[in-house]
Amino acid sequence: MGLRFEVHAATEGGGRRGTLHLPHGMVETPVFMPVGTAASVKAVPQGMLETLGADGRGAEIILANTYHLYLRPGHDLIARLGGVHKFMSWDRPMLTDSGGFQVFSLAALRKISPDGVEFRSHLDGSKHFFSPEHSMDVQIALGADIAMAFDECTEHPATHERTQSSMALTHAWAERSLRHFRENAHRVPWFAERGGQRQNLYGIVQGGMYKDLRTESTARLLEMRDAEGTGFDGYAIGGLAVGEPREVTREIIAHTLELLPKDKPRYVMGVGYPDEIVEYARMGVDQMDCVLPTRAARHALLFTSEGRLNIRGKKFAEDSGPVDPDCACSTCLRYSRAYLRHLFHTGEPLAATLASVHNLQFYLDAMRRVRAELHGQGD
Ligand code: PRF
Ligand code: ZN
Repeated sequence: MGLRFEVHAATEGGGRRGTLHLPHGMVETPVFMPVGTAASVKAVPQGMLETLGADGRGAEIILANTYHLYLRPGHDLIARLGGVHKFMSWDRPMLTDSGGFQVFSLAALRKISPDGVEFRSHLDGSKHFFSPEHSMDVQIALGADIAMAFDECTEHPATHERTQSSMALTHAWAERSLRHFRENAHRVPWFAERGGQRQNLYGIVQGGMYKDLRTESTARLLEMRDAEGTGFDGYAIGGLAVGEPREVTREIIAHTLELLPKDKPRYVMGVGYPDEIVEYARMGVDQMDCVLPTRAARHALLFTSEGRLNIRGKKFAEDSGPVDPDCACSTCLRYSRAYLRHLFHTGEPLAATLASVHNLQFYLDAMRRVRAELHGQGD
């Protein structure tokens, strides 16, 4: 059996509140998933992730990347240690991205063929090959609760013709991903331990900024089946937040959500600013992830109820107040803006931790407020 997704309440605007039941626990949706690229949410220990948020419930699901863990320390090593959950001591749900997007954005000298992608590691220049089958094998070895189909994220801008052929490749790879994944799902490190539950696989809709292609991509993914006649467990909208105007992102999401089944989870990959994730959640997106809260934090950029602030600024030198007076994160409860500014100026590693904790709490609190707003509406 794959995941169970309960939709509790749906609004006229399309927003819905739900519960996602996964092998490592439950996730209340809509949810923001902090990014833990190399099995680490940069600068934030697992214990702190577990208690984030004004309600103290913490991050309910985090993401890791197939590409990075395949290169270092290697998926076979992680499988021998019982899978990525045991490896990083994280007992809550996880999702792995398939590696396609990271190969396209990080690796050098990529050679794309219908079979897969040959590339050189961004770490040491060594040569590697990823096919849909290989991405599935790596994701099964890692053993996240949710794996992603191997896709090509079309660059932006791209012509209709180029986007269409890129999308056709994604579709061929999605079909191969689904077959291979379900044939080998029993190899997941925790299969015996969590008897009866299997890993889940999401398909990824591509089609760039063209609505006709998004329509076609959604239809193709919806009809794909494994050997037993089972489709994908959920659907992602990929290929967005690649440099297009925000209005276009919103329109493509709205267009695609209309076509996706209401009873399956819907995930928009790699978005966005706090106001964007709130907007998309209200439109009916169930899952989102983004490096922004943690990456911005490491660059001293903090999201607050009073807007964005760069904590390095001179005006904070003697500011004894918290980063955000409306925030109850462990950083805001204890430390001042002046102290954070000092940590950034002196290059103290603690700066990254305190800033990341605050930004992640800001994101998680924003989503919790959307869930509260959706609660009961339209029931
Ligand atoms: N595909 C995959 N991962 C992704 C994306 C995608 O299109 C995006 C889009 N910005 C982020 N992460 N596999
Ligand atoms: Zn805070």
